[in-house]
Amino acid sequence: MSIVTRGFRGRREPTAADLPPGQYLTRDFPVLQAGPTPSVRLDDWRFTIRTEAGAEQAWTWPQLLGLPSEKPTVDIHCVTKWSKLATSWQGVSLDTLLAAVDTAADYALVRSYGGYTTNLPLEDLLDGKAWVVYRYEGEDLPSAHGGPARLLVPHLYFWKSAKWVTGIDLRTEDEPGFWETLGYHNYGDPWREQRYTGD
Ligand SMILES: Nc1nc2c(c(=O)[nH]1)N[C@H]1C(S)=C(S)[C@@H](COP(=O)(O)O)O[C@H]1N2
Ligand SMILES: [Mo]
Repeated sequence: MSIVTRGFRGRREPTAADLPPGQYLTRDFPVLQAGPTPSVRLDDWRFTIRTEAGAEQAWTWPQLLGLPSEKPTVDIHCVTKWSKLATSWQGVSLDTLLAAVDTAADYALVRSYGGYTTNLPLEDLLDGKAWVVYRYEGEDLPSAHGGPARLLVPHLYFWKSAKWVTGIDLRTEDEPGFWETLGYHNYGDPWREQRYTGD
């Protein structure tokens, strides 16, 4: 499956008109992270969804690769104001991972190797809006960009796309993650320029 997002029509070159307010276009891929790059052996890698009732479903690396994958092409928007248009990825839709999970939760807290967290409403992970991706532009995802696997939630600012993702806690109540606790907006819609608390 291929997704063409808002603002990128067909094969023409993207322009600044495709950008959310306050963003500029970059062709590089900046690396942004709060701490060091954690190293995870693929033998030890797990992705675990824990429900509000405490039930856990976990996937090993071979199990993740064995799931049906998608190839989204999406625009990404960092709160530090760079945007990249039409980036291509490969990974597993959260719809696939959540299909067998029994939950009535409204919120998700995403967890990464290294301790990073970020929160979002569960519905923002559903209906083709989010993936656990392990390839970027046809190559294995580099560890600097979150490999072996990262979350990709391109309709929100890129801090929601947790690198080195290891799981999601489904929660009845919202709990702010790392940047959300430090004054960044709880939701982070780039088209509404929700950068900081109160925007
Ligand atoms: N685990 C983890 N994920 C993270 C971060 C982080 O510090 N740790 N930073 C976030 C921020 S602020 C951004 S802009 C993007 C940057 O992704 P990139 O380094 O691949 O450009 O990762 C997000 N995911
Ligand atoms: Mo960011």
